[in-house]
Amino acid sequence: MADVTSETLYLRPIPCVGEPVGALPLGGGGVRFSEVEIRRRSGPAERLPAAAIPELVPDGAQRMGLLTAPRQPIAGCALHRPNVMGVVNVTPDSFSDGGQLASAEAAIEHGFSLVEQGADLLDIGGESTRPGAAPVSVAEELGRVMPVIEGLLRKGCPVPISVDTRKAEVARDALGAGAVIFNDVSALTFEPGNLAAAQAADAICLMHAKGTPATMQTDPQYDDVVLDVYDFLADRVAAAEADGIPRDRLIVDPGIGFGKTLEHNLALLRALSIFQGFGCAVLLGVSRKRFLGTLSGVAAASERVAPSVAGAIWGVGQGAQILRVHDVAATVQALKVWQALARDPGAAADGG
Ligand code: HH2
Repeated sequence: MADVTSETLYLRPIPCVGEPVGALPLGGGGVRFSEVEIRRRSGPAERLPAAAIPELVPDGAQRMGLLTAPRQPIAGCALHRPNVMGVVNVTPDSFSDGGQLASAEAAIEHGFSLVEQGADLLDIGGESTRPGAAPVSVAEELGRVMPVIEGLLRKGCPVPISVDTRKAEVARDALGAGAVIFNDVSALTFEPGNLAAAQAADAICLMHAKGTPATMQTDPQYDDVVLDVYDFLADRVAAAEADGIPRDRLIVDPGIGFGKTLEHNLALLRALSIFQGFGCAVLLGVSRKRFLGTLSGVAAASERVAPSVAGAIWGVGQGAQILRVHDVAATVQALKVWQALARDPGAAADGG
């Protein structure tokens, strides 16, 4: 093997089908790998047997530990199996469902219907982050999400609630009212208070985005999109840890569609397993996104159910532990089939 000590190496576990002897569990879940692709910024990638990593790669044993360790439950959700996070957008302008949930009552009802369809978590958002979206004031965003979170909890919502916001004040109030996950598409960078607000969350999702919603799709550029996103998330995980938030409360997300071209999105999805390298749960949000429309030819975002399910199932095959989706019923149905075929231990443990 080429010199492995002089530059940063990135380890991409190669998910495999079947049950090869000695295959290791990716993130402690049902997807296994027995080979690892070693990527570097200069020079070609190469493959090594997973068993050789501890000996041949600096910190190899520790890094294999992070890649394979079972993830701690997040807000009570077991992570050895995929979890479905149902999206509740309380916005007039979200790209696929804006304006559908105009009242808090309609949003609460929608949340309960997603739970009935099998959602393991609900993600409540009051500001669209679609490309070109206009920012929303704190007061406006609070006015949208708080009645929904409070109403869901008052009516006995049986699944954990996540708040999808970039704003410290919105996160603080939502967490104070009983939300338990802070889903921050700015990875705690949007406001200085985000790190402090995150302390109150059971879990925090750190998502990569390039630029702001207003500008992010204007010719995004990367040296190497997978490695650039990896380095960004590594910095954000380190910042959270330095502030006293342990890794088992962190979720990482490559931010599909946030400052990415079609090719960038495809590269990230093909290499998704690399993000298990932090030892955190990985969240994937492809649901109804524009690149799926481009690939499938389905123009209307709300009709991109089949492309979204295909993207979600690809994600679980790469080890993703949480799928953020609009179409919960279709995703849950597809996951049942995937779990049976993959002999996912999560399926057996859950009676599947
Ligand atoms: N995508 C959207 C919003 N929040 N959060 C995470 N962690 N990951 C994602 O991929 C993600 C996210 C965009 O989808 P949506 O909420 O449906 O649209 P809009 O931002 O227009 O409300």
